[in-house]
Amino acid sequence: MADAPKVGARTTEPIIATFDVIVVGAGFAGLYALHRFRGMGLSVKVFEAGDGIGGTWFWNRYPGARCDVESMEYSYSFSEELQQEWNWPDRYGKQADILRYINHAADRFDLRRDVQLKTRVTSAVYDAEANRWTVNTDRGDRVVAQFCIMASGNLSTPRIPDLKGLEDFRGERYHSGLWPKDMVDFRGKRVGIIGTGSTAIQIIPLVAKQAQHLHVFQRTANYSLPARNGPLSEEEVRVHKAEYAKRRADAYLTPFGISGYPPPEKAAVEAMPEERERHYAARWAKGGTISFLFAYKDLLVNQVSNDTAAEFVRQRIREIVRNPEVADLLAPKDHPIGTKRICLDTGYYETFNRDNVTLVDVRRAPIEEITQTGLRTANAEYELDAIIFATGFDAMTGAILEIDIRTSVGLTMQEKWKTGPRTYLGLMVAGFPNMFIITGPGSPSVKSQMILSIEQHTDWIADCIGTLRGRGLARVEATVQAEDAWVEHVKQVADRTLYPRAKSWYSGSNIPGKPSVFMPYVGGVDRYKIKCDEVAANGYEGLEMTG
Ligand code: NA7
Repeated sequence: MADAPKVGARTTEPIIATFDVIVVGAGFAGLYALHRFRGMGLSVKVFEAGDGIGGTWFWNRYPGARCDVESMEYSYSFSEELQQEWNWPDRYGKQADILRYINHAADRFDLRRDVQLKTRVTSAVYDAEANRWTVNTDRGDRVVAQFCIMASGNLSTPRIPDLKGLEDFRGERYHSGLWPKDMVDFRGKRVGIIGTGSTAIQIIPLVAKQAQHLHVFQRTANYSLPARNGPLSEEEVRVHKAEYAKRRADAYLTPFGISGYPPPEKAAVEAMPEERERHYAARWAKGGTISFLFAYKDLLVNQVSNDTAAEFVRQRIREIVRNPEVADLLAPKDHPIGTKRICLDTGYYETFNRDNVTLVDVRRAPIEEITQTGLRTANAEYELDAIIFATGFDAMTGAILEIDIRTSVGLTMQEKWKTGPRTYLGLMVAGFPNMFIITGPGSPSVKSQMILSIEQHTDWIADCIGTLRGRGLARVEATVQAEDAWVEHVKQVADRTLYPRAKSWYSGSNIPGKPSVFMPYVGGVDRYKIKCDEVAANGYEGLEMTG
């Protein structure tokens, strides 16, 4: 927003160049894809909208931005040297450290020379006769390639609600996902933050310490667990590094793709109330979301069990927050715990005990308008010097549909996904040959350790392209039958869980008019990887390879 990097400001003469592979996006996915495909001897060109690499970790530089997966896990595994030489300072990596790591990896593997920054891909058109993708950018580039890889991210299309008067506001305005590079100073300012998702929950405690006053405009309360973040000890790092190879392999055998958390064997309904309380309390004390979700095996499939975990968290909120009305408002009641991403915080609930923080219920009295000097809800007006929109993203499909993707036979991605995304394994879309999506809808993606899923997808794509070429063929496409069956399977798996009971960005509910379809595959990374491996072992069943 205020100082957000501008892209596409300069238009150059069209450059027509040909590559084997074009990659859209230079975050963790795009950079690994570049490395992997280059290693196969393919020529690769990466386009990145930002003026730096890093994707999510380039854009989301808001105060408190941190990963909610532990740093020793949330990192590349493809290079033993890289994982041995890199040292993560904290249990949970902060944005600046993760961005430093990405830049280090880019330098170490000499990736920058094939990445074109400040360039947003505007269209990708498949020519069926030539079997080539032509990609156009906002800087006038026009490049051609046999394969097009969408590494454009799941949470990379920031969204500001279409509120009346938005442009009239005379104060500072920020979106968490387009945060300025220079530090924003909120000292002495009256700040309003809209949203109480994972992002806001990270921002609020820090901005509250700076601002003269912070108004938190909450529509839906979310469950948040303590991160218990802190520096990693040398011993922890040494032990983890000694076991890295095994831990990485073990991660693929788990539902979330994260090692170190043995899946539970007992159901919450089988445990006595006191035992459950002890169990949850131990996990609350340890911090982190996975261990909490793994307290019992039925938390995400049985409402009665889920209620026990949800009530445990509501009780903690009531203990921490001194004002009972505020505590009640902060205690989520409208969705089962874990069906929206559980937030991870440092001092979130405690922040509402501060005199300079006010929680405003915009469910009861919605925001009606942004004014020149603040905002107005249905029952009050608030004077603000700055507004932070922590209002989320057009998740999972936004970045893909933003690009005009079409084929010479007249199929468009917009049309194809009109009623929700359709993919085979979250990797390919029938009708769009030689285009692959890294961690697309229909794959574990946001319900997994993203970097592990990125590597798994990229390796699978690389093997698929290698096989295609090995067979002397040039074109690979998902069949409609395979895609239909997979879309149905993804839905059935979700329907066996409590996930569909929440209105969340997992199902597009945060975007007015977006089709309501539960998008991630929640059968687990373990099962998903077996399926992908089987597909490959059976000669890429569900895909058609032609000359
Ligand atoms: P989220 O989780 O989509 O949260 C967005 C928040 O913004 C959420 O509390 C919304 O309330 C709120 N919101 C959105 N529009 C409005 C309006 N018009 N009025 C009031 N409140 C509004 O995005 P995050 O950035 O926090 O997290 C996204 C993911 O990034 C996260 O899950 C991690 O994986 C990383 P609502 O719930 O819609 O009532």
